[in-house]
Amino acid sequence: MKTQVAIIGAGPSGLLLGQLLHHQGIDAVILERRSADYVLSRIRAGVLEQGTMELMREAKAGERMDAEGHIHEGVSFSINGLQRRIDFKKYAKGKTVMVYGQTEVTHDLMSARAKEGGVTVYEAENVQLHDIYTDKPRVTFTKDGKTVELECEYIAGCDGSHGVSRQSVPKGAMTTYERTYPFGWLGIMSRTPPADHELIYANHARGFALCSQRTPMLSRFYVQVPLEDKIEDWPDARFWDELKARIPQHTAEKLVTGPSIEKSIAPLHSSVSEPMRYGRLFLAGDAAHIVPPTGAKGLNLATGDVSILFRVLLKVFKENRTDLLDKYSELALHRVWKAERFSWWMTSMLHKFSDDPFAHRIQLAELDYYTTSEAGLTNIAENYVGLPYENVE
Ligand code: RFL
Ligand code: PHB
Repeated sequence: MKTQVAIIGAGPSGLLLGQLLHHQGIDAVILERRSADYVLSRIRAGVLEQGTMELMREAKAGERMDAEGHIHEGVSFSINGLQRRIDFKKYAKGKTVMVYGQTEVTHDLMSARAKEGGVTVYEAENVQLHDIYTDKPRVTFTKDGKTVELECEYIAGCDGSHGVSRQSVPKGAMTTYERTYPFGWLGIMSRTPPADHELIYANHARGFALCSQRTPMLSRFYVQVPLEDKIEDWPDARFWDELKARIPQHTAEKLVTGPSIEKSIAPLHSSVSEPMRYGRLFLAGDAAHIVPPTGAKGLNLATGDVSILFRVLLKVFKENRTDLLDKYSELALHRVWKAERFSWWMTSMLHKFSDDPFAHRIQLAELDYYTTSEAGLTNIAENYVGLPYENVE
């Protein structure tokens, strides 16, 4: 098999890159370890920045998103029960975000690719990268018991945090900077109406909570839990009681509860691997960096990388601008580190790290300041809706 760009991973990064290249006549083959159904069963992010929406449209996969996604013009913080709204229209120069699940984004990209005849090999086992520091890189994999070799010009490592791409880089060629947090998020999905018309991020003495949503009859909620907790420790009734204790009283009183249709616990992490390139391998999305979900940045950061990588590859293939290959990592990392900072800050401000009442008072004072000063409101709003993409000259 032969292609111009071998893409490892059919998550949002890989699928989006595949579509964008395809529409410019650049051939790409996507290799995915799991089945399409498995990829679609993962419930993850729910908030799209404007840049992500625009890229979905550019990839000709934005029609259903525009019809069914919900534009949000603000978000609320609950500070020990006191609700403060951040108005994006006012503080982020009219920009907004869209509530549309990652599952739907992935679904739309998969259907667009299938309709246009793009090749995705699902259940590709034992994917291995070879000769990545030469101008003839290769990828091998096993499909239905047979070993297949894929020759290519470039490899896009879009295979998430546990993928094979980053692991194929020799030790010492990349540096990883990371933070772990001493808690996780217990999340549930329920067929109930949202708690409020916009998202609520809550700091409470009992711990963090988030009221999110997908559609008028599908909601997503999270509470901070100790890392040792198991799903079995959290029957639905206990989850709803804990959520209600952490959010504003007027919201808790009108909250409609119901059986959970999904329940999972995710640990929180920050990490960045630098540089995001080794030879002809380019990392994008979770393969290169992880953010805690508190700023809703994970998926959006992945699409930001894809935007830059796509524009670099386009100029390489169409104008022979191979000099730009050296710029990819630097351009991507500018934005990555700012989103890492925002996600870390949101996590630090909103979660309970200890029983120290002084530390909690300091958090409350900082949140009070940020949600009442023009500078603070602008800071949160600009970062939440997403910082601008770097230009590829
Ligand atoms: P993905 O979505 O992880 O996709 C990578 C794909 O690569 C495949 N793969 C391989 N394929 C071939 N060979 C191998 N050796 C492979 N190894 C892996 C995987 O099966 C997968 O299909 O990465 P991508 O495309 O970069 O997208 C990034 C986003 O998915 C991610 O940033 C967000 O979902 C992060 N995230 C969240 N972000 C938010 O903004 N809000 C959230 O609420 C939120 N919740 C989450 C999350 C990430 C989670 N993970 C990764 C555990 C909840 C969870 C549980
Ligand atoms: C979600 O809806 O799953 C979601 C929304 C905002 C976040 C994290 C998760 O910050």
